[in-house]
Amino acid sequence: MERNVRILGAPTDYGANRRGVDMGPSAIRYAGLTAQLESAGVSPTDAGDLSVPHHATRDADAGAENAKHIQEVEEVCTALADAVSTALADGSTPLALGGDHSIAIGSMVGSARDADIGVVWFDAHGDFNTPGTSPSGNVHGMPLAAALGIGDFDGVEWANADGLREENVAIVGLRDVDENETAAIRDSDVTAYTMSDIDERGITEVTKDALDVATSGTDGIHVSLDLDWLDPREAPGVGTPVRGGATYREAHAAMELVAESEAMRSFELVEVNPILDQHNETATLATELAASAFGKRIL
Ligand code: 6HN
Ligand code: MN
Ligand code: MN
Ligand code: MN
Repeated sequence: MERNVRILGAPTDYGANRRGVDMGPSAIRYAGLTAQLESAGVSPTDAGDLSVPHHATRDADAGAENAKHIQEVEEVCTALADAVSTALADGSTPLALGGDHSIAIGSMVGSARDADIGVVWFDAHGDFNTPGTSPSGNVHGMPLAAALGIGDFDGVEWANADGLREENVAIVGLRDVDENETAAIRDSDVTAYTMSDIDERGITEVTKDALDVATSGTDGIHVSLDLDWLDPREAPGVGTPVRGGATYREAHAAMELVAESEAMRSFELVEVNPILDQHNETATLATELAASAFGKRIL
């Protein structure tokens, strides 16, 4: 049976300090997302973009200094959570397009609404800050903590992914973690693999272990792909680039293993910033990696 994929655009930058990431969904579509998905043998439907509070009415200082624009983030994530859970109920696999990484709160809440899920989080960053620990106040550095119910996010109920436990979260590719974030990750039951782990053991072994963590005892997994996981030479169009990231081949190999696991129930591509990109290459890469994650094979 052909797999239906529902594309959900979340054109928001409220969780980041860089304008431009709100144009990610357009750039990813323009780069040929639907054709790439078709080449992977799935059947994509583009549900368009969620409505996001308008920038003209945006107050630069809105929200608490320690969780900027938290109201707007909540609004977008609540809408995305509903769209994700509706797609799943309709038998489709939701593919959310960011937008900054704060949208992952919505993806995880929606994906975990009627199921126990695991998460594999491909990122240079831990995204494990809370309003109490964040050095920036940007919510895109906090979505994992939020979904796990760690920290106070203007109340926690909207942000808490019910069917997600720390034991089933694996972060892959860490290389830029804030001091308090390191302590929080260590104190938690999430499993984190740094770039050094990938150097030492190779991307295949590390990704297989991450998939084991996320699939163990769960109904399926959410895969979150922050394009800054890749090295900035491959993916320059991101707001918070960090040297020393995954290569083109490592990223494809990881996505191919995701496809092989047959466990992915929801997926997202985040942090593509076309203003900072070169000839839309980061968006193009995102579409190619999506194809691999949905099972594209050469032979
Ligand atoms: N991302 N750790 C930094 C912060 O502001 O909390 C950077 C977060 C980056 C978040 O790339 O999704
Ligand atoms: Mn991130
Ligand atoms: Mn990141
Ligand atoms: Mn709850």
